[in-house]
Amino acid sequence: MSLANRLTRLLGIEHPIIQGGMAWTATAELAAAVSNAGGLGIIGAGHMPTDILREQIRAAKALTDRPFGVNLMLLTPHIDDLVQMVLQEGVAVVTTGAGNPGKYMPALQDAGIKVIPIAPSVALAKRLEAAGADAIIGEGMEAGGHIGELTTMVLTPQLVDAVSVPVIAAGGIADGRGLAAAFALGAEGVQVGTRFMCADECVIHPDVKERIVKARDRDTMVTGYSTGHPVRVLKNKLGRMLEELDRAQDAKGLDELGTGKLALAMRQGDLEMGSLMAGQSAAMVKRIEPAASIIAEIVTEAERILLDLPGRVNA
Ligand code: TUI
Repeated sequence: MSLANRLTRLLGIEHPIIQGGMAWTATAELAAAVSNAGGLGIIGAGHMPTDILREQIRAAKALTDRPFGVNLMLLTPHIDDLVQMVLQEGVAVVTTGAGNPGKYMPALQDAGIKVIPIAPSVALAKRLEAAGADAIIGEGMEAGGHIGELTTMVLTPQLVDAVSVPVIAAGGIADGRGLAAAFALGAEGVQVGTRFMCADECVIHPDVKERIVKARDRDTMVTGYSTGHPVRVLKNKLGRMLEELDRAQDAKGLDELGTGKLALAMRQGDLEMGSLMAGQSAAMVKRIEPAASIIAEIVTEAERILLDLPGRVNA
């Protein structure tokens, strides 16, 4: 059996698995490892300075001949510069988060770059398809980091009904069961973030990887609702402090306390005062292993499930 489909053909990849574009986490090394294993690796730009992202793109090109992408976080103030630089350097794919990339879409696509925005709602997905998106990533609120309101289970089939470009399911997907379920919902691929945080090639602090491996089902929380930018993190002291400010609707305090905390977690390994952005699927991550093993396991498990499904209902 092969999981090749419209999405794998669109992107020139072997398996319909896209790696989440996680800031301070998804560097060239992880992206190249995922692409070399047949998925689509993504460099997470976040607030990265333009020159550093340029170096990251060049580093990924040195590590893989396969297609890879960049995730642009549209709330970053120097987003226009990042887009210009990506146009100069050239990458196969741009995924976007935290906004509407419509105004950048023509220039990116003229440069031969596939644009795959992340949409947390049906209305936005329709607008993005009309603006020319090549595919849509529907991200449910099980995901880590900045999230929308809907779960993957209800968002995915509604997106599939609403748009005709391929839909990629994201949020809560960490194994082959999730990939098989995404296909059942009509998606043509998945985006996996949290599980790749525990790839050997991921540069985050080893203590954060251990924290994810130890995570249990109710270990994440969502802070920042009052700012309009809710963020899912693993529970810790920072999360509890942000929760207090959220209750007090102190948007300024939330902004100030939140600044710099993602790097503090992911690079310094501060498990109490760092922002441990991770999805609910943290509880499903069992070990630290090469990105290639993660992809091989997801693919093999999904193929087996898809073959065995008739047996489950005719039993
Ligand atoms: O973007 C993400 N995940 C992220 S971004 C991030 S950095 C950040 N930190 C604090 C506050 C805000 C950002 C950490 N994690 N995932 C994709 C995603 N996109 N989730 C939700 C959205 C989204 C939300 C609104 C996409 C578009 C959107 O549109 C609003 C509009 O302009 O119509």
